[in-house]
Amino acid sequence: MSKASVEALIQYQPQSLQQIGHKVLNETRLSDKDGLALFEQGSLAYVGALANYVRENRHGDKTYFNRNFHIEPTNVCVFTCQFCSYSRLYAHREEGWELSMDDMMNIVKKYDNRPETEVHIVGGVHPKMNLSYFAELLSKIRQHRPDLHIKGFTAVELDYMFRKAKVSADEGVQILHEAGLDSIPGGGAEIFHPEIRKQICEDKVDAEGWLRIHEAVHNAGMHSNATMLFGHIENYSHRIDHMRQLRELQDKTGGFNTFIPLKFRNKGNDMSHVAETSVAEDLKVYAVARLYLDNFPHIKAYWPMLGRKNAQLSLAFGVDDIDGTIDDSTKIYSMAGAEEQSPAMSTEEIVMLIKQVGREPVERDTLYNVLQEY
Ligand code: V47
Ligand code: SF4
Repeated sequence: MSKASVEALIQYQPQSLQQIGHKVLNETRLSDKDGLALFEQGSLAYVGALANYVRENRHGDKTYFNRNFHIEPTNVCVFTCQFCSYSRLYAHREEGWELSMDDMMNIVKKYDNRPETEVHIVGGVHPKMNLSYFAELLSKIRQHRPDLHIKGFTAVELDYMFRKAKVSADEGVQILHEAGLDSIPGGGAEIFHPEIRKQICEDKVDAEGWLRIHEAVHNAGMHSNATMLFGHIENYSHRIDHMRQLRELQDKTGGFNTFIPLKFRNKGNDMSHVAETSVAEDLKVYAVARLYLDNFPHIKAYWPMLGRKNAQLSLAFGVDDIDGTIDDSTKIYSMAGAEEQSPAMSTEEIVMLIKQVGREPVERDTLYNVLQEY
């Protein structure tokens, strides 16, 4: 989208939204008030056009994906997040699954001599699986596949492991980094604001702890992602507050690669009475994130949760990354009623999906180095 066509669109907006449009064109940082105004008053067409302008300015038509596979060590969890359809409380652990070290290594070995470049390890918080256990897993994977990027453990899992081992965030991160950890995923952030956090995930790490762990990861020279679980009981100001805290940490460390808004899905959890948001609302969240998080290089739509068609749509609303080819080993969304019950997409399919909406597929590694353009 050209600057001239965005300028033309700006002049038909109310005064306050015109000012925001000019800030975007001049690359001036948006304030919290601007972010709120976009949510409250901006039409999807306007907010989307501004976000698309920023996306194309930074990345052109390039749309990133990677080839990865998931390991979910267990779905047994000591925490009680109300939105979670995936975990089985430790008290009901016989209903859950728990992979042994050998099971996990067998998953890794399944990908020998294949083009996957990343393993994503994330699961419930099982009381038995502690820091030394996971350090051992990391060293084994590293020994077996020195070339594989290991992205593992949300700040929730790490906080639990570190507290149990009585080490600080910096010490714990160092131990795992030396064992083979390369980066950490963005999960567990949910909504930072205590007003909401205490209602949806009271017992796990709070905002301060989540941010402290990501800061430790960045200080150790690694990167991480950030997420936001939206579309449940939070309001617009909680979303902006969440993104502001991420933007502040990113100003300090520059260690975040990508922001991933995660749409709340309401099947099979304790928040099933909460209606899901419309696709229009989802697209607006991506767009506002692209505009407000000016220091985040990438905005990612996680296609297994959104579905393929909506993932395609999101590419016109600020998104430049649609995660990986992954296989069907991730269950966290299918159990919550996501579009993709058994998410798997081949490289050919992902390339086609991106090309169908006029964008250029680019295979990346976890750190966004370009591996192949299609
Ligand atoms: O933190 C749980 C979310 C997250 C539901 O960093 C739900 O590359 C919607 O963070 N509806 C874990 N969402 C997954 C995650 C992730 C996924 C893909 C890539 C990356 C990355 C990170 O899943 C949790 C929570 O926010 N979640 N239940 C639900 N019912
Ligand atoms: Fe456990 Fe994660 Fe589910 Fe919360 S979202 S209950 S921490 S598995």
